[in-house]
Amino acid sequence: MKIKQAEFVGSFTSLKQLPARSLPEIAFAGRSNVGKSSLINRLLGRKNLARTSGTPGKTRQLNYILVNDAFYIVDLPGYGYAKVSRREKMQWQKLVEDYITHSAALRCIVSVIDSRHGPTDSDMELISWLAWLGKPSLVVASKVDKLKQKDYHKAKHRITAAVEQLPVSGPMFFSAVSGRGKKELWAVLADFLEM
Ligand SMILES: Nc1nc2c(ncn2[C@@H]2O[C@H](COP(=O)(O)OP(=O)(O)OP(=O)(O)O)[C@@H](O)[C@H]2O)c(=O)[nH]1
Ligand SMILES: [Mg+2]
Repeated sequence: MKIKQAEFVGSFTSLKQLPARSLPEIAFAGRSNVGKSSLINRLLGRKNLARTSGTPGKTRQLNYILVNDAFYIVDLPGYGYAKVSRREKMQWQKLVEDYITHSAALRCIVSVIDSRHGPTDSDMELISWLAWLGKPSLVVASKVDKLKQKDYHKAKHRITAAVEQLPVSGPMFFSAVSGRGKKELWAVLADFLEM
């Protein structure tokens, strides 16, 4: 995919606020700090279009990015971050659930997991839930640059074994630091977008 244009559209905390213009969407979900926003920036070749941070819980709204004036990338708040209040956690969770269950234009939800320790129980919960809902989804294991070659092969086996039992696409492997897997990931996302 050639990225001619990528612009931040806005951050939304309720479905009522979402952009009026309907375009195909690809959303990125997963545990907090797993690297969703970094992955999006690397995919788009932009530094901080999706805001990132070493502190978990950076993304707190539905963040819309318009790409090539043709589709949206949606950066979702992460789950499982312990240091926010229970009330706030429930608000994020409800927002993400409402979005995933109601968005008509959603072509694919990318479940991002950490290649070093995923899929965790909470990752499997999300991935299974998406499969149960019948939503098209794709598992991407990120941060592969943090693995030595030998550990990478082990991780690949472990993640593939867990994911292949479910009716989801992937797993694919990615690094936001090196850009590894970017071309392959775009090819699959373009298929979901039918572009
Ligand atoms: N080495 C390495 N570090 C990464 C990679 N992707 C993300 N990180 C780091 O992991 C931390 C979290 O990245 P984010 O992209 O903010 O994670 P997130 O999933 O968007 O987090 P929330 O917004 O809290 O849900 C940051 O310190 C990133 O620099 C990667 O592929 N390799
Ligand atoms: Mg984020």
